[in-house]
Amino acid sequence: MSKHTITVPDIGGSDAAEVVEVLVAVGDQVDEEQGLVVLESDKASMEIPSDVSGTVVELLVAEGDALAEGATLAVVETTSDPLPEHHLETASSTVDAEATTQEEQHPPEAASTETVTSGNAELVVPVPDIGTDEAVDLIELEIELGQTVTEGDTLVVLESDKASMDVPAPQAGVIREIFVSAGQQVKEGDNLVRLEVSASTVSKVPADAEPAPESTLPRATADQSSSTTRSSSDPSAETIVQRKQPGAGADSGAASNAGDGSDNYAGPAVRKLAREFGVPLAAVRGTGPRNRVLKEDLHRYVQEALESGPSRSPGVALADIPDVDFAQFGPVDIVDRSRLDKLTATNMQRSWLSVPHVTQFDDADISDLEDFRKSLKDEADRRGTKLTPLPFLLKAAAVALKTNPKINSSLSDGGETLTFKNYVHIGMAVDTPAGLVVPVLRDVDQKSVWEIAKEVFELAEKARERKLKPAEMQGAGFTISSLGAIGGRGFTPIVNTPEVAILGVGRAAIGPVWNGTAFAPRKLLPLALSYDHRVVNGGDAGRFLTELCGILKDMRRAIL
Ligand code: CAO
Repeated sequence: MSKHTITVPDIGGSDAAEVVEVLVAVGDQVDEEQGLVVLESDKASMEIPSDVSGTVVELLVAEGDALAEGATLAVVETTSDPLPEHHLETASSTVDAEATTQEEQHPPEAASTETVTSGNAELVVPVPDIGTDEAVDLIELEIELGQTVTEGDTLVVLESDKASMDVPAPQAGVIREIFVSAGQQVKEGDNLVRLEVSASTVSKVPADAEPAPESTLPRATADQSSSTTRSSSDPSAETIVQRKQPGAGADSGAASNAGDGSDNYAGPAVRKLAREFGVPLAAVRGTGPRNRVLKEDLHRYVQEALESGPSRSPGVALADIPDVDFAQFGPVDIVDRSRLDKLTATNMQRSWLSVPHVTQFDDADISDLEDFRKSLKDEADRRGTKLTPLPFLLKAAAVALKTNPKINSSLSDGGETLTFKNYVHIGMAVDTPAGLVVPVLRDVDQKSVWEIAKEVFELAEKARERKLKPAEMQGAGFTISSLGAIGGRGFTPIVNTPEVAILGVGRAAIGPVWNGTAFAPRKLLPLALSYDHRVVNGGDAGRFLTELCGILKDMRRAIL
């Protein structure tokens, strides 16, 4: 027998790498080339294998440790003895002969308490030692009532601020009771599930077993029962056993499952990132060792998803829309999309996917406004401009934005703060042959309707001739998209992030309005306000839209 020290090899130019996953526990038998830990640096994620076959007798790292090249990871003793001496001592000192024999045959797996009932045993699986007394988040429930699990199947995934860890089924069986749900916090010892197993397979009684209430034996972690050499103050070691079943190498995926039903292999940090992106790991092609999904793979996936338009979206496990050869059905023309078109597609998809949209509708009675507008036609001609409903809308919106500043705000600091803008710049969607562009009218609240009309005309012209400067398309706090001239009763526009609201304008039409005694024909302008519900509540939107309609009904309100 001899002892081999396993150290961190060359880690590819990084000063240090973090231990993101410990794949073995003290007492585990490992084969040569079997992974011991997974390291992740800013450049790569790598599994560090054992140089020799043998028993892990010392484990010198824990998840979260930062290691440099040459740091000692573990000591492996080459031996033909399947279990180290300390393991046998623990088992034999605490359990009866039969259980001890079972324990020897099956290295420790997971914490459990058990009771035997006629032929079958019930086993309550608690939260194992997770290396902290603090509660941790139960982020995923991997099983359901009545489900048959095999030994090593993940029951739940726990996540602390340092690591995520799978809690595996200690034995095969049927889930008879679930004591927890995703989203709650749990602590070491909290019961997770009650598992019915065949009595013949019952193999373990914890080292510190106490009498159990009803059918439940006291909680203890398998690693406690198996290893007297591991101090209970060594949280890393305790966590390790729960993270990885002995013998369940990377190939098994038992400890590496994404927790999203995928079989893709990834470390906790990558899994966490995937959840933050809303990306199903199953959809990501891993380029790491053994097809492990690396951070870079995730970044590439998200980047491609954003660039490839609506057929693939991060956050939704949709299969790609098949590329159909339409020529098989008849003649086709295939044209390249403009850069602007593709950019718009990317922005729309990002906004659609990341903003919880709500759209609120109302009709503004613009009968009087239309009379007024038409009465100004000659003057408009004299001024060399055109007075459509849009300049009035812009003016009315500017006034309503001043009194409803939230609609003119943006989320900042990753959602921690709101930025209120003390200016009123409004974007105006313009349909051009090259695609959709949104020039911005600045300080709309400070301009007359004539000035706004002139600017609308000029900016729309520039947009169509592709002469807009970048500065003329920046700084909007709100956008108006008017399809009134084109037609349609209404539509639900997509918020132009980081703005939080957008007004969609439909085609005005005469409609009946009850005036208290009779229906009167009024010209009604359909308005749809889409808003980011993370910022704008229904009340905010309702007040804004009501005020806007009020101003449009009587533009004199704009000067109050
Ligand atoms: N209801 C009924 N008629 C309307 C109207 C409405 N809501 N809005 C405009 N009109 C009328 C105008 O009064 C004008 O008629 P008259 O010449 O008889 O007065 C006519 O429609 C044409 O208006 P216009 O298009 O010249 O001017 P506009 O101010 O309404 O719009 C602009 C300017 C630049 C916004 C518009 O040309 C445009 O590009 N709209 C498309 C915006 C868009 O694509 N939005 C979707 C974005 S998401 O894909």
